[in-house]
Amino acid sequence: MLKITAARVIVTCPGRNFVTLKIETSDGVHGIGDATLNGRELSVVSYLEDHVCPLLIGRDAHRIEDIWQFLYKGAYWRRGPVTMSAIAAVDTALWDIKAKVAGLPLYQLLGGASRSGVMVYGHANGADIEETVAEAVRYKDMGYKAIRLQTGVPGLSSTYGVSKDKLFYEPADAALPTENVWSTSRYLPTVPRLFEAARKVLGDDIHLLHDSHHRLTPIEAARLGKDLEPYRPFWLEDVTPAENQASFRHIRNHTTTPLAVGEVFNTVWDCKQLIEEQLIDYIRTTIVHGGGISHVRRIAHLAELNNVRTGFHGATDLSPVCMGAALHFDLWAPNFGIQEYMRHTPETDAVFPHAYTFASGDLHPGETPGHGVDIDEALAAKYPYRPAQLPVNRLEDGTLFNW
Ligand code: CS2
Ligand code: MG
Repeated sequence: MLKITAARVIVTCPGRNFVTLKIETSDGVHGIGDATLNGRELSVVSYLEDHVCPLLIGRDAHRIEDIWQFLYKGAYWRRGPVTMSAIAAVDTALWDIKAKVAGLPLYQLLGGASRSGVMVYGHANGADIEETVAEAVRYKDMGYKAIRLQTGVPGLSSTYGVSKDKLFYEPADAALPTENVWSTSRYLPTVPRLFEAARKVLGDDIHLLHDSHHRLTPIEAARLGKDLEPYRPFWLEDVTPAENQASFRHIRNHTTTPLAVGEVFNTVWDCKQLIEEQLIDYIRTTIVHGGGISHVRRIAHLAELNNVRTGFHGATDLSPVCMGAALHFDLWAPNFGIQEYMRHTPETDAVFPHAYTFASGDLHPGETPGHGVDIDEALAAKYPYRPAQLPVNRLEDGTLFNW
């Protein structure tokens, strides 16, 4: 038996807040898991410290599934982003420990490598189409095989995905939500023009993606999907809020543009209908918000049965610990599609030393036993928590809308 002797939550803010769970065992082996939930970090800290960590002490660290079931069913109040992020952190840390004890990189425990590397996409963004396309050329020159395009919208002072800093993007920009203004009618004609310009400059031999960030109705999404078909997007992401999974039927009936959704989901129940009816092409729910490796593996298996591939969320507000674990999963998953890769800042990378590396448009998790990511606690302590929340969106008439 490998007894859990300590379970501690580490909050650090090297430019943005991260929440990390560290589990230590009687053999001196430790594992870590990401528990970061952008804008609600302290809720997960409390869920872990007050309701989970005390339950872990003395348990056998090898019994990952039993502990997962205990935390999921034992909570009574199942599901939700806070609960599932907390469970994810425990699950990820325990898989890290098991792989370290086995002396194997985590992907070997999942079933070994299914590919040589993990294709990633970077984020080209700009105030206008010209600047966005120039950024995309820069990403292509860096070796990316896939690039997400997000541009400013004429007449809107701000929009999702366009940042001052071109390599790093952090939307949680104030202690209280800043208010953005949105106009779908200004947005809808802009994206096809962006893709037309991008294809002219970049050619056909590169994957181009776009994120509508929950802001369209199903029929508006269908419109955009049709308008983009001549430019063959790799995917159109989060075209409409997906609480009503059936609404994706309207989009599916009108366009062949591939659809990706799921970064805000936290269990298989959020996407079961979308997957079983093949209403989407990529599922984005990743390790930190989807209950960890043990539960996201269930989602990936259901997706595989229904021609849906993985396309994990990988924004800067998911820590390098999530990225490391996700890359081992990506290397193994038979129905892997693509991995989002918003680079972390050097300060963040210093707090979270990691084995994963970027080359020729792919990331590779490395061969270090475990998931290959650790936390420098002394350095982490130098960056205290800083209140930050995500923005909200209003329409031009003041209606509260989706951010
Ligand atoms: C975005 C994210 O990466 C993406 O696809 O949707 O930037 C998202 O806005 C943030 O992760 C929210 O914290
Ligand atoms: Mg997104």
